[in-house]
Amino acid sequence: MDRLLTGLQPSGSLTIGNYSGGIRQVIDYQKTYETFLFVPDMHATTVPQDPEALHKNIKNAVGLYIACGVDVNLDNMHLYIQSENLYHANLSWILECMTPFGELTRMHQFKEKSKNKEGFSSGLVTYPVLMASDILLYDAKYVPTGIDQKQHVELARNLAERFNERYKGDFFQIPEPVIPKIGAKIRDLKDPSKKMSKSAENTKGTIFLLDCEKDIRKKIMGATTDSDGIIKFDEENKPGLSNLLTIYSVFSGMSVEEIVEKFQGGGYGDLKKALADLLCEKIAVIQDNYQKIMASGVIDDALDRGREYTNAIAKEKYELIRKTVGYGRI
Ligand code: AQP
Repeated sequence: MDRLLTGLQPSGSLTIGNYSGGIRQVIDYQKTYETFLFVPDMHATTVPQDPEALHKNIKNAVGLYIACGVDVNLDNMHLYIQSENLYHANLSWILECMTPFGELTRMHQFKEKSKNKEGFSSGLVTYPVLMASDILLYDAKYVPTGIDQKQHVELARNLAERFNERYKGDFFQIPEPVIPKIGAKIRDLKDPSKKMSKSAENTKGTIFLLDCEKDIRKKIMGATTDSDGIIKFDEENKPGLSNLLTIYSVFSGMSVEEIVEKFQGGGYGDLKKALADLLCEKIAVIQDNYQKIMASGVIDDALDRGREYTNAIAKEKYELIRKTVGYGRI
């Protein structure tokens, strides 16, 4: 079975964007590939985090993965926490030493996240290498992701190729990003020029999977659109409306064309109302599952199993790489 790997950083509470680009794809592929689904808690600390909130977000994230439909009873599903495996950071160091600094400062995400921020951490520059290490340790072939992380998966590819070439061997599998055809970039509802983010300062543009029904309705009804009143998918000229159609498609399974047809001739208000109804219905199911999961022992059981399994794989790979670069004794 080929391996698929992804993670969602617990830098806040998960959003419908994280669902669309990350969790949804895991659910679609979980029966096809050996799946490594982890919580990259070390990535979250590239910006300051309150320790208690971080612990909480880690557990909530795993609860939400399962509540959305990740099946922890599958033998090929491995759920784990990044910081419970010391090999991620160790391999990252080796890969950092093979990564020109300029390659990292040119990354879109770095430019976006460091904009107007003085004194950002070195981790904000180097975390894509840690992400490469997360992927390469397990020889993952497929990495489901939204569009924002595509460049980071490409870095992982480059590093794998660079290492294999320099040390003359097939040490690492070359990973491929898997980007959904629709919903690879859910936009902020208030400012559709930006992507929806869990750590956005203005939460009016973000729908969290744990939002209450009232907030979901308010956020959708208040979403920025345009004034021409025509229901049409046109991301360049109608980014707000196109975003609503995209979200509708992600949560209904209908194609954008079918949705445009369905709402043709109606006002934006009708579309918004129907989308709010749809989201409330789908998110209520997730939240209901979530309450049950959080009250059970499922999360810790799954994480304990995942830690044991993934540590063994990571150790073997790291030991090979460590010796290959010449660390330690012969
Ligand atoms: N708006 C989005 N649309 C589609 N996919 C998205 N992803 C994130 N935002 C969107 C995808 O979700 C997965 C997990 O991402 P992450 O949490 O590890 O990091 P991120 O991309 O930085 O997500 P956020 O929500 O924007 O977090 P913060 O605010 O902390 O930076 C990835 O597959 C990502 O592509």
